Amino acid sequence: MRTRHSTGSGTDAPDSVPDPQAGAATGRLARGKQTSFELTLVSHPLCPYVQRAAIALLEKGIPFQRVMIDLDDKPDWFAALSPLGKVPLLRVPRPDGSEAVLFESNVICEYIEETGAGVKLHPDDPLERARHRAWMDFGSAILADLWTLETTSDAAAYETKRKALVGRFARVEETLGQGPYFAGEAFGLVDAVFAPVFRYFDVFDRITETGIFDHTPRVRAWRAALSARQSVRDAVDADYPARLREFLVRHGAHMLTLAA
Ligand SMILES: N[C@@H](CCC(=O)N[C@@H](CS)C(=O)NCC(=O)O)C(=O)O
Repeated sequence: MRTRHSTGSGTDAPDSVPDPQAGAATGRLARGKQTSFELTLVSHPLCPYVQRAAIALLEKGIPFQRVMIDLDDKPDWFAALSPLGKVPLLRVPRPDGSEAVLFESNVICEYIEETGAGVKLHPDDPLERARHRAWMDFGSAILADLWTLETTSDAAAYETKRKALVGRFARVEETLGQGPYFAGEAFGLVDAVFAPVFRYFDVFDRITETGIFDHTPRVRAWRAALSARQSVRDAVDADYPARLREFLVRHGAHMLTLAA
């Protein structure tokens, strides 16, 4: 499935976009097929790492197209392009007609920040910028805990991760200021990383009370501000909650047994 983004929405599938399979086969984008959507984000509908890249592109107003793949049945062209077999990938055409394939979401976000016009998503000060990068990594550590929380069918493993996440968000609470975003008024890459983390809880909260944000009022306010942000809303399709629920069912998630 392909989705194109001009500055945000749009779900029709253009037929004149670079064909990922052609690109994979030749290492070059097919001539005469390029449109203004030069960047391709190889994606999965639920992936939080994809979302952070999509949010960064949307914030910058950079046009891109999205190609969804089935991670349970990875296409050959994807396996050929992705060194780690993971999404996201960002396919970037070079002026000479060849293309570069970027992997690792934080690297992709940094590339978008360095090359894209529009608002700055990192602070100018090197020390602050380094601190922001560290918190982006912290967001990835939270995602690793969340993976177990959502997929385990074991009550003890669920509780261990739930407690770990309480501890993680206590650290986040300590570092947040007055908001509304991580660094105050300006939305940045740390926000792009945490918005997909919070999105999980919009679904989890309908199933059970995790209690993870009970003692973190600043995190709760940050979560609310991020969920209202247009780029965050546009980073997934409308069927995201239903898909995530289906994913939990497929994994026999312990969380579902806690449903009120
Ligand atoms: N460190 C990677 C993590 C990406 C990742 O774990 N992607 C998952 C989907 S959310 C994936 O592609 N999994 C497929 C697999 O591992 O086979 C990044 O930041 O881009």
